[in-house]
Amino acid sequence: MTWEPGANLTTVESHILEMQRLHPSASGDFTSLLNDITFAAKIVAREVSRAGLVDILGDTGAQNVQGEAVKKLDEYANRTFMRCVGKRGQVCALASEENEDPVFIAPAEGSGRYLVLFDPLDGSSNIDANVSVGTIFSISRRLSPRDRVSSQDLLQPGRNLAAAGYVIYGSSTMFVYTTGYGVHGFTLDPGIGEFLLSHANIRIPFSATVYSTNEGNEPDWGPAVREIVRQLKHGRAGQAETRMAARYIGSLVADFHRNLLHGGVYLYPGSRRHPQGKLRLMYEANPLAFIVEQAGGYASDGRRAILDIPPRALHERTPLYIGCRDTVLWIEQCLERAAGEPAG
Ligand code: AHM
Ligand code: MG
Repeated sequence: MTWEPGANLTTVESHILEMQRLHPSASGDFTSLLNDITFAAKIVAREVSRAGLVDILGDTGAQNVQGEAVKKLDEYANRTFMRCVGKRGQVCALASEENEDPVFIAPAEGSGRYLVLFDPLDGSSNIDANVSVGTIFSISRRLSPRDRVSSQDLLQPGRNLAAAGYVIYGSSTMFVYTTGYGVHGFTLDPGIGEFLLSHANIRIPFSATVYSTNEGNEPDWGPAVREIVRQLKHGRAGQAETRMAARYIGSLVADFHRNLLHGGVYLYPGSRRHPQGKLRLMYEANPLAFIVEQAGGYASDGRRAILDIPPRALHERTPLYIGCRDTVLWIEQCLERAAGEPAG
């Protein structure tokens, strides 16, 4: 990034403080919690950018709760977020894709009004090939009295989120977040170690020009999903002007980020192999759904808004259709129509 001294520079910290001013009664806990997250993101960004230099690539040999190989950088990112977030007593629970159980913080350690859920390093199967990876997080408010926090506080629908965001470790590192007042993106200037506002008030285009899905799964899809992807490719209802290009990185944050900026739709449907899809509701789908709605888009499991799904388990999966509003609504209609048709 090039900038001149005197330019109107906004760091993520000052932006978060500005947002706090919208809530005159705010205690500052929420603000400092977001600052903890950006601090952890800088540490992980540094490590990701050095991944080829230090001997950190490759599997640890362990498996996470999903039964997948855990990369060393996954572990590093998980430890970093676990250690940095909520250290000033702002959180009552932390939950991660990499840990089977949430960590509950004792009430004696602070007011703990917030819960943070995160996927510390999403898309990590791509790390060894130097493909962009990301961190996804959400923040919700504790509902129970302070000494009675339970998994019910964690399992709130996405509609209740207080904030959500992601970090993309790509050709540059970006931090994108929303507290329900628009979506804002910051690019890390590695020279000064600050995230600087580069994308204020991001709005996703209304209709998609790009679709992103793993078409290698096509043999396992049902006929309705096959037909949807066929129409995305050939044009909706045969209209050539609605034909879309395919772009699939296989790293959710990177695919989502591109589609958010340029207009696209990401699909990870249920299939024979993954009846509920592959992605996790609580720390992948919900935060990105909150962000996309704030940017004017929409996210669905094919029947209803992702944000309206009542969660049942921390690590549950959901089909995910996310991106431009018009396109995701059209997918929902196609699936609804197909569900109403007699099988055969
Ligand atoms: P992860 O959380 O274990 O990294 O898995 C999630 C990733 C997403 O980043 C990506 O969109 C998807 O899995 C890719 O799945 P597939 O390889 O089946 O296309
Ligand atoms: Mg993930």
